[in-house]
Amino acid sequence: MSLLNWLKERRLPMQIAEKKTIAQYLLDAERERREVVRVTVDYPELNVENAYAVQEELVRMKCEENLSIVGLKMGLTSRAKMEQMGVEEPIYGYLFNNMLLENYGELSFGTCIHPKVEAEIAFILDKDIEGPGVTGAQVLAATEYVVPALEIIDSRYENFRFTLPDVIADNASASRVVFGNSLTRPDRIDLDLVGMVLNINGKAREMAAGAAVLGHPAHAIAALANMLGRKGETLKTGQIILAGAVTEAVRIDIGDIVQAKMDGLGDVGFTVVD
Ligand code: OOG
Ligand code: MG
Repeated sequence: MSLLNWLKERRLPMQIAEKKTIAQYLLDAERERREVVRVTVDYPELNVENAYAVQEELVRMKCEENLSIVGLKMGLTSRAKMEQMGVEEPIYGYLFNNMLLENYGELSFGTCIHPKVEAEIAFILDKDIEGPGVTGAQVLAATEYVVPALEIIDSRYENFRFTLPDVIADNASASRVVFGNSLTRPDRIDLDLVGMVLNINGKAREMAAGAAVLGHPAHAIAALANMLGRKGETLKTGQIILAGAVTEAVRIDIGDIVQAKMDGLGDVGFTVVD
């Protein structure tokens, strides 16, 4: 269904410029687990700036439903992801408490639209980070632990295809996230040199090193702090931040056993059930 048809069915006034309307369209798609026509088809005026305004509205609406923000995610920070999605710029989105899956727990396929999985490094902050001008070294100094993570992305758009403003409005395709159990102090590891394998059903599907993310995953967190800083927002103590996928995302299906292994960081996994 397109945004225009959705508006007609709900007999809402045709003010598609309204960010609330677009945010609700995307929240409905998520709740009803169906893919929808991307927003820019009916609303080509959507640009990066007003797409973040739609995202902010969507985040506000989730908070009104009593969900709480546990952290943020960077996306499209590796060449592999940029090429896979045809989008050339890093983006960010928000992670909520209801997105957390237990390590080696189950993902119910029926609660998703067309999920894909990504291996990522996550940072747990023990200091606030305020941009602009933040460097990777400053991020590491503000990080309590780094942990291996799997992100499940589930674009609300048809065929998982979108433009940059579309995916920003859609909270960067955020759906679920799984964190590994081992916590590593950032001064104990060279995150750029960490080798990792994403394996599905025991087969290595994707491989990369941490440096695939902007040369060093801490650079992704610095870029996020700097993007937020331009809006007067900060990363906060206790937040957990995903640095973005190191490899392409992989489609998952019922029965899949998914695991990422990261040198010196440990492992993380889940199983896809009905
Ligand atoms: C957008 C989200 C990308 C990542 O880690 O690069 C992302 C998408 O590909 O749907 O989460
Ligand atoms: Mg991701």
